[in-house]
Amino acid sequence: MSETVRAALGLGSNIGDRHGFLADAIATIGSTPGIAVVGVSPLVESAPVGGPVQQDYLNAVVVVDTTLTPDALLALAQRCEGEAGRERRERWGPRTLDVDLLAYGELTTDDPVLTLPHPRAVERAFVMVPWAVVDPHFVIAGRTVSDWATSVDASGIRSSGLEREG
Ligand code: GSY
Repeated sequence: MSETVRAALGLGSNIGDRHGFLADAIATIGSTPGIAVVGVSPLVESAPVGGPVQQDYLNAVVVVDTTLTPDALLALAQRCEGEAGRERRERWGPRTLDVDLLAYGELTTDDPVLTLPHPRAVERAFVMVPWAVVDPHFVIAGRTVSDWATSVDASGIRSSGLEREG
């Protein structure tokens, strides 16, 4: 039997039906064999970090227990992005859906295709604040998610309702 590993996925959207894209991705992740969803964070809204002038993002973190490999989770993330019609035009540019594998247990890798833990996760309030709601005791880069969440500047993070956008 495969080992079960705790992992976290970061979801973001800033074009079109942001709530819908996030909800669809959460449903796809939750219906994937080999994945048990531990928790879905509240949705948060914030101004874009980096990149060109663009609309605000809606973000969420999904925590899972999984028997899938990191590569299989990456493939799942890319499938979710594809289903949302994601086009990769511009680095840091606007997107219908971004799904990042934030951490996979205690695994560390510097593979440029999949660096773990995600190299920028702990600096990002839009990742650490929602993550801390669902899995505060998970340890990343030597500190708990809860600890990281209190060390980032969360002043621009707003909670968001669950209504779908047109
Ligand atoms: O890294 C994910 C895409 N992204 C985001 C995001 O998801 N949320 C916010 N607030 N800013 C962002 N900048 C980029 S790029």
